[in-house]
Amino acid sequence: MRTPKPGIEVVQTLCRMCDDHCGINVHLDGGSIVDIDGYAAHPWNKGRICVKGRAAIDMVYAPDRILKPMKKTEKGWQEIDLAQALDEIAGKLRAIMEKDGDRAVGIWKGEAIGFAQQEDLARRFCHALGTPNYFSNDSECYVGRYIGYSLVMGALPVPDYANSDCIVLWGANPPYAHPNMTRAIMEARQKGAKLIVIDPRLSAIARRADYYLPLKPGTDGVLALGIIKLLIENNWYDKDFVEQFSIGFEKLARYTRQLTFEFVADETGISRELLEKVATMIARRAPRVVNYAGNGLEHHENGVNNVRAVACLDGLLGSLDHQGGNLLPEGAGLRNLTLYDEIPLQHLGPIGADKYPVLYDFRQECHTMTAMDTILSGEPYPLRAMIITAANPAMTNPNSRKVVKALEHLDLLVVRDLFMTETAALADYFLPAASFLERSELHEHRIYQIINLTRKILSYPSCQDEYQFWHDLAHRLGAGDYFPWKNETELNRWLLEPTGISLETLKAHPGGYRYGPIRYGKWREKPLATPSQKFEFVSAYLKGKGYPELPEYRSPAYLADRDEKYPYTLITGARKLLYYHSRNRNFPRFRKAVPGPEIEIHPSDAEELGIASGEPVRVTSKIGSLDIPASVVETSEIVPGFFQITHGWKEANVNLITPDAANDPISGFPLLKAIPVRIEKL
Ligand SMILES: Nc1nc2c(c(=O)[nH]1)N[C@H]1C(S)=C(S)[C@@H](COP(=O)(O)OP(=O)(O)OC[C@H]3O[C@@H](n4cnc5c(=O)[nH]c(N)nc54)[C@H](O)[C@@H]3O)O[C@H]1N2
Ligand SMILES: Nc1nc2c(c(=O)[nH]1)N[C@H]1C(S)=C(S)[C@@H](COP(=O)(O)OP(=O)(O)OC[C@H]3O[C@@H](n4cnc5c(=O)[nH]c(N)nc54)[C@H](O)[C@@H]3O)O[C@H]1N2
Ligand code: SF4
Ligand SMILES: [Mo]
Repeated sequence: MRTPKPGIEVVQTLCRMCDDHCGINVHLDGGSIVDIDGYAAHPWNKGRICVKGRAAIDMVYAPDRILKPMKKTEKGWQEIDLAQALDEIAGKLRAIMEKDGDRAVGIWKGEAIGFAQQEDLARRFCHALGTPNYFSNDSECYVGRYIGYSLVMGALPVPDYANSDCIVLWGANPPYAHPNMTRAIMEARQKGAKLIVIDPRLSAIARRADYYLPLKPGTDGVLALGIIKLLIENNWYDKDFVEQFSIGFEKLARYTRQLTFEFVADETGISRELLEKVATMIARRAPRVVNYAGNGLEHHENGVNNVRAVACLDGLLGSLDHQGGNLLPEGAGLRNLTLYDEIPLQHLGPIGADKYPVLYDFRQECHTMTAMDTILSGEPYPLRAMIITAANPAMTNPNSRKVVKALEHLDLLVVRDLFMTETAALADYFLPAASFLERSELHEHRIYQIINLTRKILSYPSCQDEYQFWHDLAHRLGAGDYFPWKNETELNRWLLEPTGISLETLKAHPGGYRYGPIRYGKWREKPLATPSQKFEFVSAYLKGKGYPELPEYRSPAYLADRDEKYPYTLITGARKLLYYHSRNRNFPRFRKAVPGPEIEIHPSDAEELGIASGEPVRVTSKIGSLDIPASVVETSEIVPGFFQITHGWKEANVNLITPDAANDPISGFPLLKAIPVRIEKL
C-alpha cells in the first residue's frame, strides 16, 4: 500500500471491476475516493491489482454516469422522481400480469452482478412475483462448463493451481481474464509445475507454456479423448478410483479404442507426437494435475460434450479433489435466497426449458436467445415486460439486430445501469444503479475457504443497491413478504446466520475469514452429487433426455459441413485486459491505450486477401456483415484460416454477425467461437 497522505482514510473491500474480487484499499479524502491500490493481507491478490481495479474511480465518477431515474417520453428522456418511477413501473407490471399472467414478465441479470446474493435476489424476486422467467448472461457464460463438469462429477471444481505439478488450460487466458489466476499459476511454475495451453491463438498465457497446442476451435473434445486413449492404452490411469468410484469406464474405453490417432490429428491439427508428449507430461505428474476449461470451450455446438471429455480426465488422473488437482468446492453454508423449492414454477413453462431441459434442471435458468423469439412471436405465450439489471444484451447477446428488435417490441422495458448503454437506450425507464462500491455483500473465495464482507463506501440518493430495488418493487406488487429485511445489512446478517459467523467478525477480517479447513478426497466420505453418486464417464440422465450418454465428439460444422460461401472461421470474444464485455469504453485513458475494435488476421490469410493492418475488411456470416479494421498478427499468433474479433465495441459490434440459433443442444449456448464467415477487402 502506498503511504496515505495525512487526512486520508483507507478502507478495505473487494474489487468487482471483474469477477476476480481482489482485496483493495480505497483511499478516501473527505468521503471522495482519491486512490485505489491492492490490499497486501488478502491471500488472493497479495497486494496486487490490475489496471481495471484502479479504474473503478473512473467508473464511479465518470462524467457520463447517470445518477437520476429517467422516463422516456415523447420529448425524449426526462428525469423522474424515484418513488414515482417505481410506482409507475409497478402499475404497468400489474396491468401486464393481470391481462397475460405473471409469466409475461421476465427478469434479466448481467455479469456486473453475477454470482451469489445479487444474482439470487433477482431470482428471488422472479419467483416471489410468480414468473419462472429468470434470464441472465449465463445463457452464454460459465453454465456450459458448470453443466459439463456437474454431469461428470456433480460440481464445477475449483482448481488448486498453487499446489499443482501440471496445469492444463483449455481455452482460457488468465493474464487478461483473471489476473490472479495467473499469479497462482506462476507461483506453481516457480515450484516446478509444468504448463500446457490449448488455444487456437498464441495467447498471453500460451507464450509462457511448456507445451502450446494450437488446435482448431471446437475440437477440444476429440483432443481430450485422444489423451484419454493414451492414458488407457498405456495403463496410466488410477485404477482404484475408476473401479471404486466411477461408472461407465468400459464404455468410454471402448469408444476411445475406435477413435484413431489420425482422426484426432486431422480434426485438431495437433500431431500425434505432440499429443503423446503432452499425455506423458500429464500422466507423470498425476494426480497433482489441474485441468481448467475456460470460456473458449463452451461457445460451441458441441461445447458441453467437449467439456465432459476434459472433465473425464480428472477421474482417470486421480486428480479429483486431490491437493494440486481440481477440488470439490465447499461453501460457508450461507442461507439460500432463491425460492425455487418454496415456489416451484416449472409448470408455467419457463422459456426455453422445453428445448433445453438440462439447462433448466441444472440452473433453473431460462434461455435468452429463445426469449427474443418469444417476445417477437408471442409463442408459446406473451412475454411483454422485462427488467434488466447489470447487463447490456443489445451488445453482448448473439444476433444483436434481433435483440434490439425484440427489446423494442416489449410493452415495458426497465433497465438498471450506471450508463446509457445500447440496451438502456431502448428502455421505457432508466434506473440508476449503485456500483459495487455503493453496496455491501458477502463473497466467498472457495480456494482458500474464506468469506469477505464488502464495504459500502459511498452512496448517491437515487442510486439503489440491488436489494433496495427489488425490495421496493416487491412491496409495491404484493410480494413484500419475501423481502422483509430493512436493508442490505439485515439481509447480510440473515444470510450469515447458519454459519455462526457474525458481520462484526467479517468486518474485523478484511483479508477474509476462514470458514473451514481445506479438505481433500471428500468423495471418500460423501457421495458425489451425480445421479449414481459416482464419477460418471457415461450419463444415464443425459441418455434419458435423448442425448448421447458418452461425451461423444461431434465435428464442428465448419469442418464437417463446410459451406464454400463461408471459407473462413471466426472466433469471437477473446478477452483484452482493459475492456470488460461492453464496459470501460468511456474511460478516456483506456481509449487512448486501445482506441478501437479490430479483427486479428494471420499473415498468410492477409496476403491471400491482399489486406494490410489498419485497412478495413468486411466480415460476412449467414446472418449479416460487419466492417472492421484489420490487425495482421505475427505468424504464430493465430492458426491460419481463423480470425478473431473481441465483442463489446459499438463501433463494430461482432454480435451483429453471431448466430443465435446454432446452439449447443444440451446447454443452449450459442456458437460464438467457430463461425463460418467470408472475408473481403473493402
Ligand atoms: N479483461 C477482461 N476480463 C474478463 C472479461 C472481460 O471481458 N475482460 N470477462 C470475464 C468473463 S464474464 C469471463 S466468462 C471470463 C472468460 O475468461 P477465459 O475463460 O479465460 O476466456 P478468454 O480470456 O476469452 O480466453 C479464451 C481463450 O479461448 C480461446 N479459444 C477460442 N475458441 C477455442 C476453442 O474452441 N478451444 C480452445 N481450447 N480455445 C479456444 C481464445 O483464443 C482465447 O484465448 O473472463 C472474465 N474476465
Ligand atoms: N461474441 C461474443 N459475445 C459474448 C461473449 C463472447 O465471448 N463473444 N462472451 C459472453 C459472456 S462470457 C458474458 S459473461 C456476457 C456479458 O454480457 P453482459 O452481462 O451484458 O455484460 P456487460 O456488457 O459488461 O454489461 C454489464 C452492464 O452492467 C453495468 N454495471 C456495472 N456495474 C453495475 C452494478 O453494480 N449494478 C448494475 N445494475 N449495473 C452495473 C455496466 O455499465 C454494463 O452496462 O457477454 C457475452 N457475449
Ligand atoms: S483482477 Fe483487476 S479488475 Fe479484477 S478484481 Fe482484481 S483488480 Fe479488480
Ligand atoms: Mo462470462
